[in-house]
Amino acid sequence: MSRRLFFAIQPPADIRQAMTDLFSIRQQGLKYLSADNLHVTLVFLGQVKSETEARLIELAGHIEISPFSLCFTEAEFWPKPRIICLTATEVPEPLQQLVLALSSIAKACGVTIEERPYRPHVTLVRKANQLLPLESFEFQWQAQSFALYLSESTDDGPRYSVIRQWLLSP
Ligand code: 3AM
Repeated sequence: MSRRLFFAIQPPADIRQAMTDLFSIRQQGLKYLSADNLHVTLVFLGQVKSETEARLIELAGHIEISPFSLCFTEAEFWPKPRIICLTATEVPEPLQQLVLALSSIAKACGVTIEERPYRPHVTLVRKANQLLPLESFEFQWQAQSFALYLSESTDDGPRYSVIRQWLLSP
């Protein structure tokens, strides 16, 4: 058996709600993610066999990285994936270390991952053709944990849920 997985950070519930509330009017044809689904992807893993999943969980539990602050102040349209996302202007050093550590774990488990430069973002809209007008915002929080997420397809589109969460340790 295999499941579609990725490592990500879950923003606090009130911030996820406030992010979805940025869009007061919903345009037809666009896919707006629900607050439950919002996340900051760290490393996308793809289809992972259950033995490999267990090994990933074991190794991720040994990561020792301090909590860090995340701040999302910009909205961008990314044409290739056709998404509207919130982006962070700075990548804190512990976040970069966390992505590196998770990428190493993935490789050690034989999982092929993307080597593109890491850009922290929160996808809000899929099937977009352009950036939508948004009021100014600043979403800042202290990331205290990271998680292994399951991606499942449903009739309403992909649903993302946390399988396992680990605290970042100072
Ligand atoms: O962080 P977001 O929501 O933009 O686009 C997918 C989503 O990213 C991305 O992984 C997250 C959870 O599905 N994703 C899906 N397939 C991917 C792939 N082959 C991918 N990222 C990289 N390579």
